[in-house]
Amino acid sequence: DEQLAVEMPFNETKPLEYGEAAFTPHVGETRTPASQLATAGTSTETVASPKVGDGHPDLGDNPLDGPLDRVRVDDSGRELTTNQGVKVADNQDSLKIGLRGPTAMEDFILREKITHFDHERIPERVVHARGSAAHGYFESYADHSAITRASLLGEAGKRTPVFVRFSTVAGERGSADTVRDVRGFAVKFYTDQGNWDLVGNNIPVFFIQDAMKFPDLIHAVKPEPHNGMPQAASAHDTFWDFASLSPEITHMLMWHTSDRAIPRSYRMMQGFGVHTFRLVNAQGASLFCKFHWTPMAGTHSLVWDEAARLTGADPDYHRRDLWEAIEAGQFPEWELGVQTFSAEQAAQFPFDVLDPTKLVPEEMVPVRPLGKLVLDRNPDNFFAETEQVAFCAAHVVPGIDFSDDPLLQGRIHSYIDTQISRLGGANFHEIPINTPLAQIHNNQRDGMHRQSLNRGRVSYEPNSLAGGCPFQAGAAGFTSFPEPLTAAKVRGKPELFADHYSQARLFWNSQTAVEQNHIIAAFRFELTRVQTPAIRRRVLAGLVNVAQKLAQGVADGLGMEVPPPLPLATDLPIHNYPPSSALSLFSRPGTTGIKTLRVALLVAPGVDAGQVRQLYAALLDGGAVPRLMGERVGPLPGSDLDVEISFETGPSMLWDGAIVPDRADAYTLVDDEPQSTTPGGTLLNREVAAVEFLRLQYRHDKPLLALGNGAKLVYAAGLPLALPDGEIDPGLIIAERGDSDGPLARFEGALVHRRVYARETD
Ligand code: HDE
Repeated sequence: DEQLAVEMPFNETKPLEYGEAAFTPHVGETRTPASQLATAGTSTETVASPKVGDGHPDLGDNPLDGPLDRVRVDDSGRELTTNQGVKVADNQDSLKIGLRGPTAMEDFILREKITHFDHERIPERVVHARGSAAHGYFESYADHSAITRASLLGEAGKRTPVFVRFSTVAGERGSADTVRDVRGFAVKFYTDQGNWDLVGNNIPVFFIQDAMKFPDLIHAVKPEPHNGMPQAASAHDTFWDFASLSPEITHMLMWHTSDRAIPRSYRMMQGFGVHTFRLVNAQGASLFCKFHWTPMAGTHSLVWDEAARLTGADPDYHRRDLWEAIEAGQFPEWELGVQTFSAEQAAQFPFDVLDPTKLVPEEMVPVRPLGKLVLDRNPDNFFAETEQVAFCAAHVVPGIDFSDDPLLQGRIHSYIDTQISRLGGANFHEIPINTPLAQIHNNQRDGMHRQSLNRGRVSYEPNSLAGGCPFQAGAAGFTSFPEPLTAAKVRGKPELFADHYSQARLFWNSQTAVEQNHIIAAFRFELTRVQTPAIRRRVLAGLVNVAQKLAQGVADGLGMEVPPPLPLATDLPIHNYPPSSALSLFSRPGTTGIKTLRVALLVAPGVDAGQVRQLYAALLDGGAVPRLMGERVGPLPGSDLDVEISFETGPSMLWDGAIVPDRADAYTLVDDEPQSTTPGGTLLNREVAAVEFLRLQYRHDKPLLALGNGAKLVYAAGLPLALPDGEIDPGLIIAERGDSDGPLARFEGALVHRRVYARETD
């Protein structure tokens, strides 16, 4: 750092902006930090913090680098220019008539710069505006050509580049990551047969059954139109008004109030294609399918109080987590699987496979693994890639086809349409991140911002003047599955769609007691924010049809009586499913252990520095992310340790676990007042920030390890030392002085389990 600081003296050309200096032509006054940087062989970001990464993601070996290289810009060692490539002599001052005079109209440099700035923003996505993305690849486990002719699945080990964007749905582009919401899980596969977009969510069912209802749903959940509130939240009257009048939403509400809606990380959630799709093989045989993404890091969630506090502590919590994991080389992975079933099998199911409010229980049709997804490279530029990427439910490749799910059918239209206004015209497919690796040849021409230089005089087909090119691909091209259909043209839904409760019950019955409690608490929170009692009552009446215990729990939380059940929309019996353990978050602990988990080591003057270094190294060794936390950053008085993060900037919510190392400091009670026995030592219960930190760690069910005198901080925080039922708390590990290896192993074991939910009393 020091070396670079010497090479880059503080803004040496600054004085040239003032007074008489402005009248001297700016010859030889180029600001050349770039050339100095080139000498130093590094960038400022690298020097700023090796832990955060250098801001220049590793290029990796993604074939997309080819096309993207064309548009990559690297400014190192370059002079500043206008958009016309004219070098800019002075980027500090506008052109004035005299030093104190008005700005000249002819200042094309100023005008170009400001004009471009004025138009920097594009409309945000109407839904899923807030998102984060990464590059990677999909690798097929085997030759799956028996079920699909999609080439990306045709060969063991075949790799296809992907770009994946995760998102929330309701919030605006700058909203917080950890709100209660569905998460988008959109994957663009750049296959050699063209782009396939699997535009899914982290929840396998949806709120509504027909595209016709989508604008109503979104209008209901978005901020209320008169006052623009609340941001990124479903806890308000218009959403629950709509919900209480739309019983088909019930199954989705169960997922939405579960901890699925507050994931710990994008890396720790499942993904689903939601709709029933079709796979078609080269012989034209077709099976229905449901797509599943299963995270190797397991399915883990935040707890609600933590999620709510995180919106303030780090609104970029999920974005940062994804970015840092990739920068650290801990590449997130998911397995792609499918449930496949024939039309005949589908006809036997107790639900309609075209109904997107229903899932296919894994006990009924197991998930068959197809391949894995690895995200190994961060984008170069957020706007160019993450913001401009255009996913589209209509982008399929030969071998993948649609079902007649009426929600999916509407989506096939919506996504291209929305890009036309969001990305400013019909040529959004030419934006580098959207361009397929497969070549584009057709007679579509012109339009705003057209990039391709289509050659020749022919832009129609059939033609003879271009030898018939580009010619129809016939059997090599996309062919729709020739599903035989004869039916009356009607507006309506099949009777089975009117079963609104059987799968909501299935979900409820498949949850552990902890998960059920969280669902009740989430309903209570959401409905407490609802101001209209009649809406609360209607929601409760719907919940009675799911489970009495659920309705009663929510009613108790609202101080209401349980109302009579909402009348059913059908006379069909409510199907009774056996519970499905696959629906519990706890059924997928993952295989990555403590890797990427964040552990705070709370240090204060008098801490055992040797032990701290030992713990730090051991955690790093296991792939965790340890950091030293204290009152202030910088050297810790009386030791050779450096505090990396202060309590102020790294509050409890940001950590998966915490350790209080041993410290020489101890206190004695003098007249019932704690007094430090070490000169310069702190009084434990005056370490207010540390005490608050530990309380929140405890409250959010996270593992804590206290060693030797460190335990006194835990006592000062007044934490219960046993679980409410009197059992030992496996996540609260207090160890004798000198004993750190065994306790660390126990702490790491608790970290793998993430949380001790048994601490919860509500
Ligand atoms: Fe979307 N959805 N959606 N959606 N959706 C959009 O497209 C729409 C639905 C999903 O990271 C929009 O480019 C309709 C289900 C994701 O860029 C828009 C209907 C599922 C993303 C749109 C649905 C999704 C979107 C907004 C009902 C899960 C973000 C911006 C008929 C299977 C993709 C855009 C990204 C985005 C329309 C329902 C997932 C307006 C009309 C069901 C992950 O086109």
